[in-house]
Amino acid sequence: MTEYPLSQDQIDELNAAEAEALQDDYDSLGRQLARRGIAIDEVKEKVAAFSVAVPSWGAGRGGTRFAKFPIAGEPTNIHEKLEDCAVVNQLGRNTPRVSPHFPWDKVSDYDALREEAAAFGLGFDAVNSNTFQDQADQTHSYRNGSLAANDPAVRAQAVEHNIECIEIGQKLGSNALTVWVGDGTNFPGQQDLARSLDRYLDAAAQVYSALPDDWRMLLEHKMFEPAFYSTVISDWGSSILAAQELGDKAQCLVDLGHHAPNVNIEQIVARLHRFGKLGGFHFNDSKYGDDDLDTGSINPHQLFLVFNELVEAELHPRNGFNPAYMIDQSHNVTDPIESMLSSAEAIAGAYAKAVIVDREALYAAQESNDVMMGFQALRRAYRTDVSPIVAKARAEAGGAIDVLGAYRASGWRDRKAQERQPVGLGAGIV
Ligand code: RM4
Ligand code: MN
Ligand code: MN
Repeated sequence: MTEYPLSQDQIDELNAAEAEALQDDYDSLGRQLARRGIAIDEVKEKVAAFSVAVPSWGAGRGGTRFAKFPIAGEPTNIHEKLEDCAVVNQLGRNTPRVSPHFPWDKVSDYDALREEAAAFGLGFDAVNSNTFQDQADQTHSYRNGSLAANDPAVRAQAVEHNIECIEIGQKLGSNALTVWVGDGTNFPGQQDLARSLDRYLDAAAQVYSALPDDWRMLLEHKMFEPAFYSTVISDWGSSILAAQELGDKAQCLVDLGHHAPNVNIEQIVARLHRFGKLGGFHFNDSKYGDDDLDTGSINPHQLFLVFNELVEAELHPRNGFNPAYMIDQSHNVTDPIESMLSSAEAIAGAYAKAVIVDREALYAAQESNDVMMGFQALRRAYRTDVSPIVAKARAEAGGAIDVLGAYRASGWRDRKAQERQPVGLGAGIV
């Protein structure tokens, strides 16, 4: 029996007051979609089957390198983070997995942690290694890089940490390791651009060889930050080349915020899938050089176009298609639970819009070079307000029709403010 943190009776009561209006909207949308030859219940079933993982670190308030402004009642350890992630899943019912980050989420008993999560109805998604920071008890510093560092002892330490993450992940029931390294340079001439990649590939191969048979290694690229001149795995090109060199179990992870401005991310998605290398996704949004704003808050159309490619891949899988979807955001000015609820809803909505694209019309327009009608096939789906589908799928699974309203009514954060230790000040993501 799942032990949800919030009162289910309260959620059900709030839903009862909103159910009639939702049904009305759902029926109206159903008639509209039926005229397009789409059965709304089938779309709802797909949305109900769709899920996205949440990052353990997203449960806390993030910050910038300038400052962090904590809120009362925010979680300070993995146990409290799991509790908050369980709140998100109870209300939204589409985030049943948590992606942990080590050493941030280190505990002494991982079997117990797995049970703790399972009691909340949560499982663990990809494990994330961290060789972009130094820890207090660490022998060698990552100041000059980690997997690509020129000091072999540093590389060995980074390899060992990644292997430890795999071992922890096995205990937690995970089957993927996400590797993002900040390795790179701040000055031209600081490092040899080719040799640093050689070192990365060599170290990454050692991690790769420790992967269990049914595991994947997800390589996450990022154009810049913390390195501001060159980053070793800076773009999807470097990422796919590395993944191809490592082997079949290595795939690329696309974080929406990690690209050069104006890059066509949906095309990257299509390319990676074409070569069987689209392994995972970190959803967020970005305006300038930032990489962690709430999903769909800045460029919802891009999110839709990305999902259009993902649905296309789902319908026509090439070399398999099994992407690990995750939210990766830094909640600097909002209650993290609210941001995760709102983002998961935006993601499910973008997926639903992609599902209702009239693909026959789209392909026909493409075949006949009818530019305007090809565009309209996408536009029509994008313009459709699919929120009744998402809300209904959620409510039928036991979630809240109005996730934010129900969360606020629960008084969760105020209650936690009484119970939890205050977070220290400081800057950075956690
Ligand atoms: C990075 C990247 C990674 C995440 C860290 C915290 O920018 O997005 O996925 O592990 O931030
Ligand atoms: Mn990321
Ligand atoms: Mn990032």
